[in-house]
Parts: sequence; structure tokens; C-alpha cells
Amino acid sequence: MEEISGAEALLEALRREKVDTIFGIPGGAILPVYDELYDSDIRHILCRHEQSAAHMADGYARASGKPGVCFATSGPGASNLVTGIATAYMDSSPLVAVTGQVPKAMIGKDSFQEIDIIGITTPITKHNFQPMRAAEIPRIVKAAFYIAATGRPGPVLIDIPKDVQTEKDSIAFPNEVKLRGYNPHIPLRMDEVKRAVRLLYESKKPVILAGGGVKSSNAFSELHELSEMLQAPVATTLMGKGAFPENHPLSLGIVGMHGTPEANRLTIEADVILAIGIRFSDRTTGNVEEFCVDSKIIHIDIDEAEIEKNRYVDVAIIGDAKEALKTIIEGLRSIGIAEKKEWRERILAIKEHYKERNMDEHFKLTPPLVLKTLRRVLPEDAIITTEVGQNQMWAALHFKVFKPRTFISSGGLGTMGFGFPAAIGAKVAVPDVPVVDVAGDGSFCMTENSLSTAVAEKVPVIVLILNNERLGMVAQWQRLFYGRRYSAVELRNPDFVKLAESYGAQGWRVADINELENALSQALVSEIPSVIDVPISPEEDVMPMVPPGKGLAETMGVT
Ligand SMILES: Cc1ncc(C[n+]2csc(CCOP(=O)(O)OP(=O)(O)O)c2C)c(N)n1
Repeated sequence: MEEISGAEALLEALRREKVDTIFGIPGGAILPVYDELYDSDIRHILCRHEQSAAHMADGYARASGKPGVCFATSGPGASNLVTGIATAYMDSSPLVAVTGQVPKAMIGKDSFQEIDIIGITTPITKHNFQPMRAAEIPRIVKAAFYIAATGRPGPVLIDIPKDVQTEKDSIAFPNEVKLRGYNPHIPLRMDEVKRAVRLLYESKKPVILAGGGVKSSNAFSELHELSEMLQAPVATTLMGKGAFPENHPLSLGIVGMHGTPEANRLTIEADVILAIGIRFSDRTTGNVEEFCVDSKIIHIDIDEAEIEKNRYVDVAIIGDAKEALKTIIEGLRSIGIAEKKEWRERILAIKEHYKERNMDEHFKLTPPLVLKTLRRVLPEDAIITTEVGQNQMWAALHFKVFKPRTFISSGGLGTMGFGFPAAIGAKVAVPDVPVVDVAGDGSFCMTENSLSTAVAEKVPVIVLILNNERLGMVAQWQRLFYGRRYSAVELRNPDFVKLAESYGAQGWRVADINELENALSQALVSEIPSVIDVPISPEEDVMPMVPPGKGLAETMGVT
């Protein structure tokens, strides 16, 4: 067998995993890999910060469903990846991060640009590897992709010492991966499924809460079928947004701290809650002690560790959501479902009660109107990413999503600066649909230098900044809970139009909805990235809101 280097083995193994794009920044400890990349067909996207490289790979993964890949050098390169890896971990997004490491003999000696990235990332990866021989690389890459994409998806890191990258050996490429102690294919326990079927059959007021797990397992059509079969309305978590079409009569939008009033109201009234692929996060349940105390809860999750981590449940189904839903549907079909006339009427009445008033009169740039305009202008399959803060919650509340994998947001870690690089990654993965980052001014400034990457790599994403010249969500909390004592929230922003132009992108500042529509329609046909600066009032709150520590019944801002 011909001898090849560890770096060559890495790229060949990535090619065999059908990797077409890598996001990264080179440096001393990963130079042998970058040298191999020089001759490779794999597209490399040069980032300006490793955090953005990880977010781009994450955005690529969330839009395509395939693991995203990022590269960084040792030391500061690797440590800059950490926020991006943690973001992917918290949101169960499949990512494979490859870092260079100092040569084996220099590990543990405080060598130049050495950091213990294995130790640092242990709590924020599903697994990490440090090959000590070049011949281990193909098996490790195969295992990394398998672990990242199966079961509950998540990030995996491979840290390769520099001399392992250059070492030559006759290296074999396995076709299969077997990992002792890791078996993501969990057979359903039929006794639990039967109990779930019985509870759903007997329920008078069922509600489905759909989370990110529905997306990971591609259980969209099963969710649709079950919801209609049961006449159960569907509320989603932030991560689940997109799992159920939000123009469906049974859609309630998002539930929780900034949930829609109809989602929070009907969740409280439910007698049986079917929670699918959710982790009962505090942002979803409010005070968990008060969360639906009188309803029966069925929880489907692939990760056993999620069961009763946050909330006691009546029935736990551990396994793949798609398979579990299919089996439940079959079970229900065999016994038949009684029509729930009263519940249907109640759902309609609640939805009618909270129906938004027509806001189109004034053409003022209020966030809800901006987001509705965006929805009107974009095709159904356009992808939205968000930053973190008010912009994110306004987008979750007012931008209706109709297709799976078209709403991408940092839910678990809540990472400002995520949305723009994630938009670039998503656009690279799905180039034929428009991709818009709904941004806050503060968040955009955290990773705005990715404009360089977007321009250089010809990735025409659109950034729409809801510009309140504030760290808006922090200001909202200070307004509501700290007696308007605004501490460290005012921003002095750059001129975003000039900023965009100086990077070679294009920019608009808009004064009303007409100008917004014009800017959007020009940006949509443009081949260069666009930044649209939308000034909004700094006093605007995201409402409704469940105050921190309170139950869903104590929602503020609803009439
Ligand atoms: C990296 C990071 N630092 C700090 C925070 C805390 N934080 C949450 S929301 C927010 C304000 C966000 O401001 P902006 O991006 O302007 O969005 P807005 O709320 O105004 O829409 C801050 C500072 C965070 N989520 N992430």
C-alpha cells in the first residue's frame, strides 16, 4: 500500500464523508493540512474569526441537515472556536471541528500556541479525539461524522498534533464504524408507546409541543398527520420553529417566555401534552414548578438524559421522534379517534381572540410590521437566521415559517454574533434560496467582519438590522425590572451603510416600509451581500412576555 501523510488521510477521509465545504483560518499547527487543501476539490471559506467559522459550519449544518466542518489552528485558533462549538452543542447541531495541535513531544510544555483544547471542549462536545498516529485518522474521522450526525446530533472535535499530520504511513480507510458503548438506534418500548396512545385517545384537550428533535429526525410529515388526527394544536419551542407550518390552522406559533398568547393559553388548558424532542428549557416552561401541573405529559426524546431532567413526565418514550410518531399514529388508527368538537371550537375562539390587529396603517417601522413585510417579500422557502435579543424574539413571534430548516437561531446558548455567520453558512449550503439575518445592532457588531468573507466568497446574504442603538433586550429588562436604570446599554454604532460599502457590500438605511420593500427587492436580486439598516424606537418592548421565574399564566402584555 502506498504511504500517505496524516494530512492527506484527513482530506481523503473528509472527501469520503462527502464534505464539500470547510470554514476556517490557517495557522502554524495546521499548515500541513492547509497544504493538502491547496490541491483539494473541497471548497475552503476563509473566515475572519474562528468563532464565525464555527457558526458558519453550524449554519451550514442547520440548513442542510449534514454536518458542518470547520478548521482552526492550535492555541488561540482553537480557543476562538469554543463559543461556536458550545452554541452547536446546546442546540444539538452536527459539527465536526478539526484543530491543529503542537507536535506530540511539545504537548504539556506550555509550547507556543499550545492549549488543551481536548480538556476545554470535553463538556461542550459529544466527543473529542486526539489521534497520536496518522493511521488512526480515517477511523477517527468516520467515527466523528457518525457521532455528530446520529442519535442526538452535536459537535465533535478532532485535535491533530502537527507531527501526526506530517507522519507518513500506509493508511487504510474503513467503510464502517463500530463504537462500543455508543448505539444511537434505540428500539421503542412498546409498553410506553401503548400508554401514550391510550392517553392521547382519552384526551379531550391535547396540545403538542414540538422542539428541535422533530427537525433532527425529519419527523415533519408525521407531526402534521398526528396533529390533524388528534385535532391537537401545535406550539413549538424556539428550536422547533419550522417543524410545523405556521400558516396551518392548528399552528399556535412559539410557546414560552416570548411565546404567542394563544400558545401559552392553550398549553395551560391542555389535559395531555405531547412533548416531542424538547428539553423543557426554562425559556419554554417559565417556572417549571408551575408548568401544566394538572396535565399529563408524554415526552418523546432520543436522549434518555433529557427524560425528567427538568420536568416530571407521565410517559417517556425514548427513541427517534419519527419512528415514535409513526408508531403512535398506527396505534391510534387501530382504535379510532373521537371528534373533539369543543376543543376545536375553543382553539378557534382563542386564536380569534388574540388575532393581531391590522398594523399596516401607519407605515411606521415597528418591528412586527418590519418582519411581516419581510415575510411578504420573501419566497416561502427563504431562510431566516437571527441574532440574539429582541430581534430574535420579534422574528420568532412575527415572522411566520412554513418550511422545515428555514429558521435558524441560537436557542440554547443565546449567542450574539451567531446569526450573520450562520446565514453565510446556510447560503453556502443552500445557494438557491434567499438568506436573511435578522439582526440587532449590538449582535451584528460582534461578527460584522464576516462581511469580508461574504464579499470575497461571493455569498450574497442580506443582513436586516433592527437598529435601536441599544443592547435592546438588556434595556427591556432594565426598563421592566430595574426601574429604567439603563446601565451600559446605549450603543454608538458605525454608519452601517458606509461600513457595508467599505467591505465591498451594499447598504441602505430605510425610513419607512416602502423604502424597506425597495431595499429588500434590490438586495434579493443582488450578487453581493447587503446590509439594510432599519431604525426602530429604542423604547419598543417585545411583548407578550412571561417575567423571569414566573409561570406561563403570568404573561405580561396580553389583553
Ligand atoms: C455573546 C453574548 N454576550 C452577551 C449577551 C447578553 N445579551 C442578550 S441580549 C443582548 C442585547 C442584544 O442587543 P442587540 O444585538 O442590539 O439586539 P436587540 O435586543 O436590540 O434586538 C445581550 C447583551 C449574549 N446573549 N451573548
